Amino acid sequence: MVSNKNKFNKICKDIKSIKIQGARNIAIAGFEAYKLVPTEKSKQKLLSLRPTEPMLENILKKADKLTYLQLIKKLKQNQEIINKQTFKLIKNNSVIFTHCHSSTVVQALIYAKNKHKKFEVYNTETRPLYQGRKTAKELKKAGIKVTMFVDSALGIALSKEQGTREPDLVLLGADAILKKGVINKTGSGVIAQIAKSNKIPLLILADSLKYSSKRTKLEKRDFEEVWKQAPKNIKIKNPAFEFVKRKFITSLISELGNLSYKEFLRKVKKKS
Ligand code: RUB
Repeated sequence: MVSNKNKFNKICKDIKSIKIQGARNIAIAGFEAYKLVPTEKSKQKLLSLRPTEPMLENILKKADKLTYLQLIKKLKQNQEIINKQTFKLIKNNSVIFTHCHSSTVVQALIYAKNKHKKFEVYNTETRPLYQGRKTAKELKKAGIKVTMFVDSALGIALSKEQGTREPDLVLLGADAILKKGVINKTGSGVIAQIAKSNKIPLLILADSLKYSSKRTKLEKRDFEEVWKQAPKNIKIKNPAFEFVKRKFITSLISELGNLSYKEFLRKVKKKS
């Protein structure tokens, strides 16, 4: 029989290797792991795996007063509100752009599709670990038309060029919601700048449990993810996340509603 310790270690390994990825999935899996070995040491270990994850930290703070089923129920309710708010913004025959893999964004898009909205999605492959493929597969499975672009074609995917349509909406997830902006997968910063200059609304879809009033580290990952056995003396940078300034964000959709950044901060502070 597999011991709780072994199950805990397996979850840690899957979070570290990105087999389990995205803030929400990491928070759920981290909570599950903590319940298997509920010690302070476990919390510290879990929080060290992906240092840019306040949702995990916020959930672990509540872990001793919450069951797994209660957590899932609450996150599901929050997601339903996000789905309904997002649905209102998706126009028929529109193009929606997304990046990396955000379960929040994917679920909102699948909800809209199931409610018969007609739209297509442009997404990016998200090197080096290709989380964009996960997004493309899940959307395709739900019957949504997807066109995937290489990351360096961002400028093309976000404008009317070389046979593409200019997206009507950019929907991104978030790992952390901070006072001055959000943190999300590398690439999100440049996407936000292009969206702004092309006047495409940029919406962040995220549970308010991602809010943090603390300084949040930006995770840097192993260079081998970018280039295995790279020649010696070539320096490789592999930043996992990027900061998106709030001035680029049209609004933030959470279980608190579809709110301006300022209004979100006001409500989230009142709540906590
Ligand atoms: C995933 C990523 C996602 C957010 C939000 O990065 O940047 O957009 O985590 O995801 P990584 P969700 O693959 O490095 O974890 O909406 O699922 O919480």
